[in-house]
Amino acid sequence: MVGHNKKRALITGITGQDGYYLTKLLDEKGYEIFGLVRRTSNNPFSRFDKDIPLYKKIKILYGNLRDSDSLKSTLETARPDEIYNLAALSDVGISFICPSETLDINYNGVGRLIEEARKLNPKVKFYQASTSEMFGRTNPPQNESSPFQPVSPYAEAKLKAHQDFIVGLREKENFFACSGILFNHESPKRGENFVTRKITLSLAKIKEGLQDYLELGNLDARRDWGFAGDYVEAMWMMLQQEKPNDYVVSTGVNHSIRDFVNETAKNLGLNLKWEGTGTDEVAKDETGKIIVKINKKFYRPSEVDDLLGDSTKARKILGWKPKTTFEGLVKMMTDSDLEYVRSIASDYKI
Ligand code: GDR
Repeated sequence: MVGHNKKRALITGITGQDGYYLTKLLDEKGYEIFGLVRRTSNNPFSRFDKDIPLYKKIKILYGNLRDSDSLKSTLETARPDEIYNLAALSDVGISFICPSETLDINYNGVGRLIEEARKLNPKVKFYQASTSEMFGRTNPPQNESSPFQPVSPYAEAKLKAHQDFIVGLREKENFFACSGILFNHESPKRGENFVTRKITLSLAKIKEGLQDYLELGNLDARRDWGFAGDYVEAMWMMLQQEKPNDYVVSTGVNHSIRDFVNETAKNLGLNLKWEGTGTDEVAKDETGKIIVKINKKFYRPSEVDDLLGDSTKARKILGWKPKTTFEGLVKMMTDSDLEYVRSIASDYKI
């Protein structure tokens, strides 16, 4: 009798923000966890630094979504029941600079992974990290029936993968594949290039005297920001359903980039006043010092203006709901960055 067979999960993109939270969740649920990791010269696992026991539980397999042979051997070792495809070129701004690489990873890479996975086990359950960016210019609120109007190479590649490999193979070949159409999700482990973390880290540094000012692009874009730790639960829930399907995952509340700056500043006790318009807009502190200004280099060639998710379907069918508010999220990120900045402040002052 094989009484204690643990479920096996393969997570691609395990070193990223969502990889960390999903690993934590699946570990709590008793999974055996395999992580596909791209070889890099520096430590890719820095997000696990404060959680070494969790890191030690991951069975690391080196490979790359751009290389089918590596995927084949990864899958042969992992023999997963569930695959969570979180690996991607995930920076929308960078995708304009590297469109071919973006397409190869975010579209062809998904195809390679699925092809190898199904050869080995046609019954494997597959989660694809799809994105609210696929809605692009579509007016809010957006749900599963809203039209897709992508405006970046990132979103175009993600949409093609969603249509061809997730919806397509599910409908034509009965493949158990789910798309999580996740709206922006953030945390203290968010990469520093994404706008939320850039804001909390920079304002914490400004507060502690380690940085002069923060430069941003478009302040008017609106995003529906949730907590990544809440969102990985929805990923797991999707694969536990009897039938595969696609789900929007969002909070249903959105804010502008300017609102995010203001909320962070409030947490840090920085009293900001905005002046000017367009590229001349600035935020000053009480002494009149400029804290935030615009740098055109952070504008995108084409912008997604207004994302606001309607996650009724996930709430009804999965029984999922977000636990963290916008205010709670900003506070969590600001507190964490302030603590981090204070811990490095002494090095800077030498
Ligand atoms: P996004 O996240 O593109 O929504 O994609 P990001 O945080 O990069 O941008 C959000 C909005 O902020 C505006 N913005 C800036 N963005 C960055 N990065 N840096 C700036 O200085 C800046 N100033 C203004 C942007 O123009 C944009 O409107 C994220 C990624 O995680 C995707 O992988 C994921 O699919 C979606 O969220 C859901």
